[in-house]
Amino acid sequence: MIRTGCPSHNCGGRCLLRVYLKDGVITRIDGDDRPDTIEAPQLRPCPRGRAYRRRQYHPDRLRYPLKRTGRRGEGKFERISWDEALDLVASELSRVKEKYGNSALFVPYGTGSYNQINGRQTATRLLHLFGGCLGFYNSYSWACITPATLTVYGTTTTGNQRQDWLNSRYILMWSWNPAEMRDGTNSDYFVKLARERGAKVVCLDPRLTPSAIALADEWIPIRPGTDAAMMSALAYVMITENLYDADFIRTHSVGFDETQMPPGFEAEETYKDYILGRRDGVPKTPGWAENICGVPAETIARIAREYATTKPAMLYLGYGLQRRAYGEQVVRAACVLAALTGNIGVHGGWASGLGNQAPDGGPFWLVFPVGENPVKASIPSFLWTEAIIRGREMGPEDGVVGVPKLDNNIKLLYVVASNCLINQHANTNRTARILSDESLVEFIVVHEQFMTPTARFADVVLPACTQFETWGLEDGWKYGDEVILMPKILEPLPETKSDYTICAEVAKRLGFGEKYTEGRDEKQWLEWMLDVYRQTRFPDLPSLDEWLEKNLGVWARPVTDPAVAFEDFRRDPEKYPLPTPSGKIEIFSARLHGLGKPAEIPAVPKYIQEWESPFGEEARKYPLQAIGHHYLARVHSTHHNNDWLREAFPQRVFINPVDAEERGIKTGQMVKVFNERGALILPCRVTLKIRPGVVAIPQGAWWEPDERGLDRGGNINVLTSERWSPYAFGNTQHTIMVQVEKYEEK
Ligand SMILES: Nc1nc2c(c(=O)[nH]1)N[C@H]1C(S)=C(S)[C@@H](COP(=O)(O)OP(=O)(O)OC[C@H]3O[C@@H](n4cnc5c(=O)[nH]c(N)nc54)[C@H](O)[C@@H]3O)O[C@H]1N2
Ligand SMILES: Nc1nc2c(c(=O)[nH]1)N[C@H]1C(S)=C(S)[C@@H](COP(=O)(O)OP(=O)(O)OC[C@H]3O[C@@H](n4cnc5c(=O)[nH]c(N)nc54)[C@H](O)[C@@H]3O)O[C@H]1N2
Ligand code: SF4
Ligand SMILES: [Mo]
Repeated sequence: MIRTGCPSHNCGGRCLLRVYLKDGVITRIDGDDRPDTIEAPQLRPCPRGRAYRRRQYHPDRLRYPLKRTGRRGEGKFERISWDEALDLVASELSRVKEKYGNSALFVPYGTGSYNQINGRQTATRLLHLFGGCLGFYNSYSWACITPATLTVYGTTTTGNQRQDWLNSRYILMWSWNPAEMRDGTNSDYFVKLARERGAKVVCLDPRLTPSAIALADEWIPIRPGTDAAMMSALAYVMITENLYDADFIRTHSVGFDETQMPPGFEAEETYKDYILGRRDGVPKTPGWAENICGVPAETIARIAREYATTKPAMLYLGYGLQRRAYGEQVVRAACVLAALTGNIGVHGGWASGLGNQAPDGGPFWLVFPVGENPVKASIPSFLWTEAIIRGREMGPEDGVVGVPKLDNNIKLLYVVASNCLINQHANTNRTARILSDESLVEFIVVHEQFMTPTARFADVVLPACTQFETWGLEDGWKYGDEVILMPKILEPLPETKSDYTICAEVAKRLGFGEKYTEGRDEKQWLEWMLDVYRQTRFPDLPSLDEWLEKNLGVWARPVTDPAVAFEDFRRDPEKYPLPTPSGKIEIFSARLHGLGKPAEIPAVPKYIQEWESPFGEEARKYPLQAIGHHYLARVHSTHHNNDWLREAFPQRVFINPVDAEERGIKTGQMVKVFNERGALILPCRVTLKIRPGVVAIPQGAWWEPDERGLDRGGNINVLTSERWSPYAFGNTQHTIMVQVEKYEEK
């Protein structure tokens, strides 16, 4: 039996597995068996970790390098040798660099491996040493919540350590589903403990999620995309009933009312003006909000009173509500509520926002050195298809930073541990059209373990080994004080290599092999990184030898005195100002005001109707909102082909009986879900666990277009839009309208 980290895909968790081996073959996988305490809880795996054998020994694992023979995307390949493959990759890198320059090279977003020594960072290091590549910033995960949180607090380290949740009396789980969507291993467990200690838990989600069922006292099925309206009405009740913490607001924030506007902005609309409707003539009453978000006015008023008077309280944001059209607004609106209720900087409270763990943002950073990028240009992570078709036209209005304008279109994609090229990016049919055009991107190399929809679009596919077949190291996801070792426990499948080894081989062919490896293999890098952790964060970290000898798996630092974010600032805001322009919580942002786009980027948080909405013209043709939630069965698209998980959690569209009946649809029948961007055919599940007017198709299923272009795999991105949010340039993949109808095979 060997203790190791669960292969570190981007699942939101970090867990310990006990792997049982017989004659070099995994016979069983079990969970953490270390002592379990609140200070250092066990890292208990989910069904995906437990079912990993089916992925590890899947017959479809890629076994040798492949070169495309048909049209790009057609899926025709021939087997080639490693030498030929690596020579080809190196020569294409050199050719494209020679012809266009380094800024035409790009390593797209991809989160398949968080093993420090594998995944996309190995390619980033390669291209940085090769003279650089177009960079990106921001993520598909937290595109709006990260920059929006920064506008309010100047930092994303806004979260108390989770042991402190036990001090909370009231928890609003807003679009947050930690019992299914892992958000740090054990987050659901800490909510459960808080509830056992008397906290009331309310879940606001259009779906009756596993979290609502397992953890909540009340479920509020809110209409998607309208949370900022309900939040505004909560503020209305708190203000008009004098339930808010006026002292805290006065001393710790700017922009709440006319008494505290930043200099030069005294005449601008304050937050209170907006809530009371002083300028737009629309008071944001519970009645007003009811018509938008579909939550009864009396429920809104009650939640406002509960949240304002039950102390301390937490309004915890998930990320589903910000992967949307105006995702920036809802995040800022929630931050303001945390301030209004005075829950910032106190035990059991919560400064709503991204919530990286206090005191220092937690672990969760990259130790493997990718080095400086000599190319200074960087784009928002979501806008890479734009940079393929019109890079040279892109400047600050498209979120380009580092240079006034891009000097290239993207011409070469180096893809590692990513299914974002096709499956996970928005508007799959559009992306497929762009990538099929070989005059746009001239070369695509993909490191993969399976022939994913993305790998199908590669010119060369290089077979990567799995996590069990190489060395690795990982730490927490937003939370946790653990370092997890992932020793090599299996021999790689013949002819597969780690991402690190592949990149090192390419570097050698490009003439800087030594510089790339610094003489280290994976295991030696791991020792090097343990040293870094030891010097910067965990002085007591054991040596690699001790770790292996004792079969430790994980090293944890118990949290006995949980940190509270903004404690100092709360005590003395003058001495410990926030890193915002005013040093205070910015309810009104002078910087956002300066962008001069008040309709889409207002200086105080507002509800704005989404561009695809049940209230718009588009609803006539496509009356249903569709959500692609993060599914228990998969890590995005990873585990799509895991038969155990698929049997337990089949891919279906979830629809309310009201909407199903109207369409004559019954559970198990095939339906067509479509809009102007595409159509998919999949079975449906009629259920009361979703509010009427909304359907859900779990994101991540592999795209499988039939000969007519209808997707048979159930990939919601066939329906999603490439349009980005106005301030963060973020993905808005949850904001879509669709129609559903019964489907019969012709
Ligand atoms: N099992 C599993 N866990 C995961 C992942 C996974 O693939 N599988 N992926 C991980 C990663 S990388 C990330 S970034 C996170 C993502 O975490 P999230 O972005 O939080 O996950 P989602 O499922 O998209 O959304 C959370 C909930 O929000 C609801 N929702 C959607 N739109 C709205 C809305 O407008 N208003 C409200 N109130 N609710 C809404 C959805 O129904 C869903 O239940 O999950 C992580 N955890
Ligand atoms: N509609 C919709 N789309 C979404 C989302 C949504 O909520 N709705 N969520 C978005 C979010 S938050 C995210 S983070 C992205 C995630 O999108 P991706 O980052 O593309 O994640 P995966 O789909 O898991 O794809 C990772 C790939 O890496 C491969 N892989 C695993 N381990 C290794 C390894 O060690 N080496 C190599 N070379 N390959 C490996 C896996 O086989 C898999 O194909 O999806 C985004 N897309
Ligand atoms: S939550 Fe993530 S790390 Fe934990 S067992 Fe599941 S897949 Fe593995
Ligand atoms: Mo994500």
